[in-house]
Amino acid sequence: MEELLGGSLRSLAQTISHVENETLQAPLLLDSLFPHMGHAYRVGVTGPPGAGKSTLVDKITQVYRDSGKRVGIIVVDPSSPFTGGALLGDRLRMSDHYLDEGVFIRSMATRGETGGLAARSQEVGDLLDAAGYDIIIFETVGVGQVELDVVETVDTTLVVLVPESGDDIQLMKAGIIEIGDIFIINKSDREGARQLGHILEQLLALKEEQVEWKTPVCQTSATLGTGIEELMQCLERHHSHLKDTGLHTSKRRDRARQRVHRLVADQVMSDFWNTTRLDIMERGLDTVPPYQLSRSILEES
Ligand SMILES: Nc1nc2c(ncn2[C@@H]2O[C@H](COP(=O)(O)OP(=O)(O)O)[C@@H](O)[C@H]2O)c(=O)[nH]1
Ligand SMILES: [Mg+2]
Repeated sequence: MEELLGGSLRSLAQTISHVENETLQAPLLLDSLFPHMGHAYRVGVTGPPGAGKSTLVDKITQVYRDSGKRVGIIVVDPSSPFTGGALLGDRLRMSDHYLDEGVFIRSMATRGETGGLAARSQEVGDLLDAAGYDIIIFETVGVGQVELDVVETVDTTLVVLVPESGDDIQLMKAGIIEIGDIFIINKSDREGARQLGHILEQLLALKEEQVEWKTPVCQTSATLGTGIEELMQCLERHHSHLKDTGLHTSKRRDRARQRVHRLVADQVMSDFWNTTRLDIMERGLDTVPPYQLSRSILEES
């Protein structure tokens, strides 16, 4: 633990493995590091595959590095069975940073189930936080349930779209409009970026909390490097907004509450379903009506 706090990458990687593999030590390690957590600014980057998320993350990372901040990047891909280091594509794209000690990149994938992926990513984020990374970026592919769960654990959510996303917007409207704190139309070097910007601004105007935080729409070209400065200003403004309004603290408390709820629920469920109760259920499935069956199971002690 001292090694991790002292900046040892080896120790950090080992601790992450404990969390990813859900070993018995993982909860102890996480709890003992708790006093050192809570300093990092957590940013989620989500959007359709190929929108340029990794390229943008690379640019954002560069800006933070230039100001001396250490950056942790967690790439969460629910559709991929690969885990461990960065995926090849991201590794190549972020190649400059790969040799940089101030940047830590980790890919996280499912291991057959998606259920715990968001929770594990959050815990890996906690470890990076304890290890002294100032900014933790979660890149997620798409806007499915896992992505939404990941996004719930960050301070600021960036939704990355491209000019062609116009058609998808109707479909994604409900989900993405709610989750985005800042919208980015990347690949604005291509046709249609302005139009999409207008459509988005109209949709965003209907959002409730617009009074306190007017959700900005940034136009970027990650490959050309345009619009990055404006994006960084938006990030800075949102970070200040969170702190000024106390949302920073209340969001964190909500997260902590949810997490404890889930941990208790998981434990209670796994304690409850012993072989006797499972037996009663299996024997009754064909003949006993469901309410009566569940009562018998609950009354079994
Ligand atoms: N024209 C253009 N291409 C871009 C831009 N940003 C990224 N790309 C390209 O889009 C492809 C997908 O980018 P990537 O960052 O991997 O997208 P991700 O799947 O969202 O992480 C790559 O070939 C990038 O070079 C941009 O602003 N303009
Ligand atoms: Mg990517």
